[in-house]
Amino acid sequence: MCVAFFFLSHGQSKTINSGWQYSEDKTNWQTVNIPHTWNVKDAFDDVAGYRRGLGFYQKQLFVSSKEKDQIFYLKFNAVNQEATVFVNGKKVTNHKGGYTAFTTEITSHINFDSYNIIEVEVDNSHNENIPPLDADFTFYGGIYRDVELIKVPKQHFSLKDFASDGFYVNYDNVSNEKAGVNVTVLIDNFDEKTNTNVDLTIVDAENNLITEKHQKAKLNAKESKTIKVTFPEIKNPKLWSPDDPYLYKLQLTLRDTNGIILDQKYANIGFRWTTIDSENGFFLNGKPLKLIGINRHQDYKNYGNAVPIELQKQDIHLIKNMGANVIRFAHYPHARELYKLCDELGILVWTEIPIVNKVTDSEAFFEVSTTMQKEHIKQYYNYPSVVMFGYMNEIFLRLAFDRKSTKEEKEALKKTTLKLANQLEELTRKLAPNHITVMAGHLNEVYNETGIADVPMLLGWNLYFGWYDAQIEDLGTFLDDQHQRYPNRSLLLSEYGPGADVRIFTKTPKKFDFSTNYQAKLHQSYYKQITNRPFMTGMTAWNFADFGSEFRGDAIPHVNQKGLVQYDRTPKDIYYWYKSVLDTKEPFIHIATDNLKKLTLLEDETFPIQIYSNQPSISVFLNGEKYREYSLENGFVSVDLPLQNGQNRIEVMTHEVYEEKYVHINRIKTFDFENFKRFGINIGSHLYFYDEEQNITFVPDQVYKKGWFGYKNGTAYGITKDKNQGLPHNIKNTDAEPLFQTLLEGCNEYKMDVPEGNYKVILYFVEPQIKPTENIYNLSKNTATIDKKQRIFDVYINEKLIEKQLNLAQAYPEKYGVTLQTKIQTKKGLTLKLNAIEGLPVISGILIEKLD
Ligand code: GCB
Repeated sequence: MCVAFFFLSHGQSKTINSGWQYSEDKTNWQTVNIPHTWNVKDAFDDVAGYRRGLGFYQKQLFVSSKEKDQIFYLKFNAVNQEATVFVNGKKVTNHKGGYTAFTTEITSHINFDSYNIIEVEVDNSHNENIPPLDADFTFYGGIYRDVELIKVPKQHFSLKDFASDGFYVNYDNVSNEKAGVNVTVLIDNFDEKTNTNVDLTIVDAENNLITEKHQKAKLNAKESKTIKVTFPEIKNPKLWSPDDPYLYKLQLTLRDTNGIILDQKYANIGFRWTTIDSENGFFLNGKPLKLIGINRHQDYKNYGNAVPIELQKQDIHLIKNMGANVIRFAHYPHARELYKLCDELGILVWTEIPIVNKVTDSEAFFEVSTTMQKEHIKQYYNYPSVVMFGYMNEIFLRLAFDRKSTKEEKEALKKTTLKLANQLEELTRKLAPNHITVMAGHLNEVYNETGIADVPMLLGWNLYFGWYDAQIEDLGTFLDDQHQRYPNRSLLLSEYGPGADVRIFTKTPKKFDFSTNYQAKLHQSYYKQITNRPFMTGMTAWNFADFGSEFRGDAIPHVNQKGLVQYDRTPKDIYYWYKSVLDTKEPFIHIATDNLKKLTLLEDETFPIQIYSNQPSISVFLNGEKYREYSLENGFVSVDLPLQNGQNRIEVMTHEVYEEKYVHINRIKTFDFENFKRFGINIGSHLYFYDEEQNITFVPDQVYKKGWFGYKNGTAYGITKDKNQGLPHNIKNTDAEPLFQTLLEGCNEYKMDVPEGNYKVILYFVEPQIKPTENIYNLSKNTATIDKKQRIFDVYINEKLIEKQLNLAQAYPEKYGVTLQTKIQTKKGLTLKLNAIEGLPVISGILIEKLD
């Protein structure tokens, strides 16, 4: 009986996630479960900002006096961003930082055989002393990772060392021939002087015992003891790698002198060693390995950061399935379960703490940062997948855009930042001597100038050539130049990628157009540029998935759309292109037509369709007939198929693999309305836009052609030749943002040569210049405020007045998507007239429907 009790009670942890009470004001309470955040809705609504302030949590916990001789801890796996914990009204701890775990010992505060009240006061307000101060992601507030109640006997593996597992696995001299392992074990004694035994065993993946060590540990009264256990070298170890993530397992058991188990812990053991070389890149186990993978943020559509762990694990499977061999968990430590999965699946990890964009010159900021890095390293140290520990991202971003500070202030801030970097670097090297230290910078000479670029062992560059900066091809030139100037520096392309919305596609992709085609173009070129350069250790795309960034107003407001998969993790086509170049295990084909919805094409018009495959050549069949064979280069081929009106069946095959897709085409000659009733034009734009609500794809605009449609005058506003000139964003009252975002300015006449009949016409307008949101990531300098009389115009179709003196800025003080709808009878053609009274008229789109 007694033994059974001990077996049940040793080192027990249970999650206490359910049945918490939550309140914003301590008056109105609601029942919630953990993971929880209070920003799920307001970080995505039309009102600027989201609630950053206090949130109160409470839970009752019954503890039986049968457990009186146990030691009790609470463990919070992450609370964003500051937490103060009370037990039965007494403050037990305060923790700063929203992405690392903390524990607190609560034994003396417990009332046995009654209910105990746990209260947590959470604060996600801006705090000058807690990083991140500022970043391109939403700082959702709440208790968003598991809360655990841990009970342990009086002697146990320490829970007090920065919430680590109380032991650290170190590897010495791992090679093909041998592997040394030693383990630092921390044991806490809450009792009188006593003796304990520590048993450590290493088993292989099949559970065969490989080696074991038994060590006696004499513990003084109330002592915290550190012991170091060194195993004899393991001969011919099976090595761990992405291709073969072979894991041994370490088990640690703490027993009393009667052999009764007091505590037990496990860890994965993966034997591997890494080196980096500024000429030849990254090496794993002595072999060159180009690191190719992604960055990941932890939030998820409709969950904020409070994402069930099983959903999060699916991400890691998706990433592995794509063929990635590395993940940068950006810009903060993610859930530990995911690192364990990286061990198991074979994915190398870069993990970092969220010191992003700028630092505060204060002792408190330095202290919180240092503690955070200690927690980070100690909590994530034992995962063999973790090879890189980082601590700063684009730390001079704010400085680079700072137009207020004096030169002296800026110089002082550079010094402070460098000082913190050096401190964190030193700490990281000391705590994690076998890991690679990293940081990521943005395109700015300041990283070289200050010398911060040479502080970490590996420098990541976040480079957005062809998006925020210059052109796609400029990437290689920049990297070659850096390599030449700093030949001893190891480099990784730590971020890159354009925004892409699956509703937008085009034959002529352009910088900043958010089309999936531009996304393909940029990634395909970057991959070539990096794989052609042996000195580059690798590349991690920004980002695995679309993610929440409250201040953004791109094609989907409040979402950064640079994901290879959407916010709900539906893959964009580019995900499959990566799979085609990275995953060689099994033959694979993907026809990139997933988002080609309701495509309208003119008589002889074609649309280039990309086919992705890891096979050298493929055969393409169209509507049951063989069309052609193609060779693939860089994992893809672009084909112009003679698609017919209606449903088209595209089949692609090799001897080993087959895929078919259906594409629906509206093939039209003119406005004969023979096989269509409705026609939409994305005015002022080179983009097709699929509008879900209207279930129609708006076609790109053109200059007027007789017998067809187009503008007689005006200029495109928004995306121009190669620059984002300040797209109107955060447009309210619509989900069809991209339709409104591109528009024609100064157009007085627009013609559609429709035949005689009755039509319904919808016109789309937005005033583009209301309150442009300042977005440092857009690098847009356009911050003009609007003159409310900017533009006033009358809207006519043929002779019919649709709206007199349309003044968008006046009528809609915020940026609204405005539609005007009318019915009109015509003998011949529709001519839209926008007669200017003041300023230049604008128009974003038109949808016509033939009524009879
Ligand atoms: C960056 C930042 C990242 C942003 C990204 C972007 O360089 O490191 O946090 O989200 O650019 O999309 O602008």
